[in-house]
Amino acid sequence: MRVDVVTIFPDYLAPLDLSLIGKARRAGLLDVAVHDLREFTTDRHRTVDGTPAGGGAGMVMRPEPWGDALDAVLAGGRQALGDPGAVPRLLVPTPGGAPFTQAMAHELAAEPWLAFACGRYEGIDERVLQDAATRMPVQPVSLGDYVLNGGEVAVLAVVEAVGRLLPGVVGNPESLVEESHSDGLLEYPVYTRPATWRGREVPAVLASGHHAQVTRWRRDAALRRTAERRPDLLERLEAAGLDAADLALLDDLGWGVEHGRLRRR
Ligand code: JAH
Repeated sequence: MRVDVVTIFPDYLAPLDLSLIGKARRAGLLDVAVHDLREFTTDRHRTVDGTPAGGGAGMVMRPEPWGDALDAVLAGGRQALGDPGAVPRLLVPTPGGAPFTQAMAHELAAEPWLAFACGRYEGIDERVLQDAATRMPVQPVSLGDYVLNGGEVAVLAVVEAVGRLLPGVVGNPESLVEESHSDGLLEYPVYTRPATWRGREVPAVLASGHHAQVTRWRRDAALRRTAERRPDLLERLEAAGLDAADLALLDDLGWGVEHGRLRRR
């Protein structure tokens, strides 16, 4: 997979050289190109921002360097991929984007080419995204309802979420399926040695050797945790996928089934 990132802080993307993602790059599974937006300015001061049209606080990113940077991304990526017709998916991290999800990470992992536009200040002149959308699919994405100083940290998160799904990147593909959000529930709590630590025991059932009981305990723990921390996930679950033991526990927790969905009583 090819990944292009345009930013005014290329050093911010240094973590992409590290850990699993760095290893994927060295293995040739991932080709990351980081571009400094200021290299596409033409004035003496390398200006990337301007005052907002219509007035108001803060600054807005000017369209000219962005237009030239995205043109260069298109040309460079096509060269690198050896495909003159190739087009990237352009992801734009912004608090106003659609929520980034694990399902989206799986879709993106199937793409040959992703590009990221990192905004700063109050954002990028809207015409940049309109113009880009005539040449490539443009997807504004949010990683949660909070405001950062720019899109760089969000890019690190998306590249890590997508990169670990690429074939050959994570050693054990089984560890990809049994995790939070793959079945619509939060993950169950996990333990390791020692059996007693600071007076706290590993739950006895986990050492019992009764595989069916372990599976049931984990399922109950995942349901309890999801009800407590993420009731919104329970509301989205299909009741048809729940067994009698699930429904009994959820009843204890104050959840019943209505029109095939879970609802808090
Ligand atoms: C802030 C450009 N959802 C996390 C997130 C992503 C991007 C930004 N903020 C929060 C952001 C300022 C300028 C992007």
